[in-house]
Amino acid sequence: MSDTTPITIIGTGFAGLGMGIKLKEAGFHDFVILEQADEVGGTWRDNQYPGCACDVQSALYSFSFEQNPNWSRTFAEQEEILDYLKYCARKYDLYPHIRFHQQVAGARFDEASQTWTVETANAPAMWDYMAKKGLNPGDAIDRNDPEKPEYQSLRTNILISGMGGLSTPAYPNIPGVERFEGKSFHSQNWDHDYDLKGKRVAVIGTGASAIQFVPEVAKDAAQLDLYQRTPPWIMEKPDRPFSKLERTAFRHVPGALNTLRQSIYWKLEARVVAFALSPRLMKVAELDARRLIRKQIKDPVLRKKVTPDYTIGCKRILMSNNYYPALAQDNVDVITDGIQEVRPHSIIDKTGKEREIDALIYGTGFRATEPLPEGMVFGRGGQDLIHAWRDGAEAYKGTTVTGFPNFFMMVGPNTGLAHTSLVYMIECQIEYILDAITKMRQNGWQSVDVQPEVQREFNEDIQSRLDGSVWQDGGCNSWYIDENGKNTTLWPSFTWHFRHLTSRFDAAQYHCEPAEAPIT
Ligand code: N01
Repeated sequence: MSDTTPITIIGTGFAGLGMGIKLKEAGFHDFVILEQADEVGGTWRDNQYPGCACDVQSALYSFSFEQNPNWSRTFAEQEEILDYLKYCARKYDLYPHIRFHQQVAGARFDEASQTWTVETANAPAMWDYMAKKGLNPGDAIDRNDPEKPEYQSLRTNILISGMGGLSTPAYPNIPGVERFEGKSFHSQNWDHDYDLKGKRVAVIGTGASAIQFVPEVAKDAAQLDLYQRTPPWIMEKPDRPFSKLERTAFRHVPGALNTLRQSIYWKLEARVVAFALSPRLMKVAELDARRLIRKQIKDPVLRKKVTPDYTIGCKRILMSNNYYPALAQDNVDVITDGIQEVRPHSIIDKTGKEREIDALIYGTGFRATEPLPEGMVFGRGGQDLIHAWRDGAEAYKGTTVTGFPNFFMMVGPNTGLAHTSLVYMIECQIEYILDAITKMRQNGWQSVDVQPEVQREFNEDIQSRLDGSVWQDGGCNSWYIDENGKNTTLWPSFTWHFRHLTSRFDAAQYHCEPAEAPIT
């Protein structure tokens, strides 16, 4: 079965929903949104681990055109952000456009018609199949396997990915994990039916997710063994409920919420100076972080374990008021000896010490530098996107990739942020893509494909800006950097600079193919 639609969006997080809203506002109603789950929300629907919250201030963590006067706290929790996204989908009447339970299996560009064929599978059937085959999300699927769920195809002129850069969980490659017989899950797939109360729990990883759920798990677990490979730098989180007065002002005083938003935006934006332009300034932030360790941890051995030895900012700077106190609890051990092997009911560290456990939780993050598996997106000449990216993922303005016409990526290469709200970048990309579609329709272009040299120069500039920044040369291993040692994830400049670059679709940098028949 094959059907057609002029515009297809993948995903219903901030990116997919924002794109849908702006398409409708511009008068383009001929789009569908493919969503593998049964509800909207993206990362804020998928990540429901205990303690899940945003480490960007709530005033900044919403669409600029739909600011939320109802945030309850300075840093919103997961449920509230998910409610906000559902509210946006309802308010802008996006539900009729969304096809739920559609997992995108692949997409292929057809030269003759200059269109994309997107293959989808019923998502629950696909999850069952993957579980049966022992495959993790993001693993390649054998298309010739007769047991695999049937694919449907959808033909589309414009394909917009709103799948996000941090949506495929990463699992550690540790000997023996497949033989573990207790309960195990990744932070993104938290099993709320499994009661951790009184259990012996091991957590692997100490990143942004783990530091949020570890204090919650430590409240109930009989024993929590936290396997730390590299300690993160952590700052105090200025989190508090908004007062009644503040909330009244947000609702009734014109511009009150926007004024707060602007002040946070510019304060965070100023941090780029230290991160990218003058990393020595990071020492000031480091003093604050060291002070927090001294204040919250009394044991000198534990203090030493949790104090990083790399420049602050090299990995995402985390914020928490309850992580260090949780580590200081009697039922929590921070293990820094590395993991040698996982056995059916225990973990052996690299000193040979064995610790029995009932449950193993992976706080091991996401496949940030390889968000798509091989064999998923094929552009001109059947080229696999992953092969096009063998020297590192790159795009023009983080959005279009040469040889992949009409394929627009939101939160594509080098559009991630370490210092402020990603929603800002998403809105910039929405503006750029919307202008591209508008120009395509006005000029009767069937396809637009960025010129290779334009993409190359753009990325050379990005890499030269990253040189010397704490994100590239901060002396740590981070998910910002790919296996070639290249930072393919972060935007290395001010976000207003990105806004400027994406304020209009620069068709002169593209090869624009006229349509044989008008596109409707
Ligand atoms: O993942 P991470 P995350 N053996 O990659 C460790 C966003 N986010 O899910 O540092 C042992 O940061 C790894 O160790 P190391 C945010 O952008 C946002 O926590 O590589 N350990 C690390 O400690 C964030 O940056 C919010 O040495 C292993 C941890 O696992 C991003 O998501 C909230 C290992 C992974 O940390 C990812 O955060 C939460 C191994 N084999 C997340 N492999 C907001 O509030 C990995 N590790 C907006």
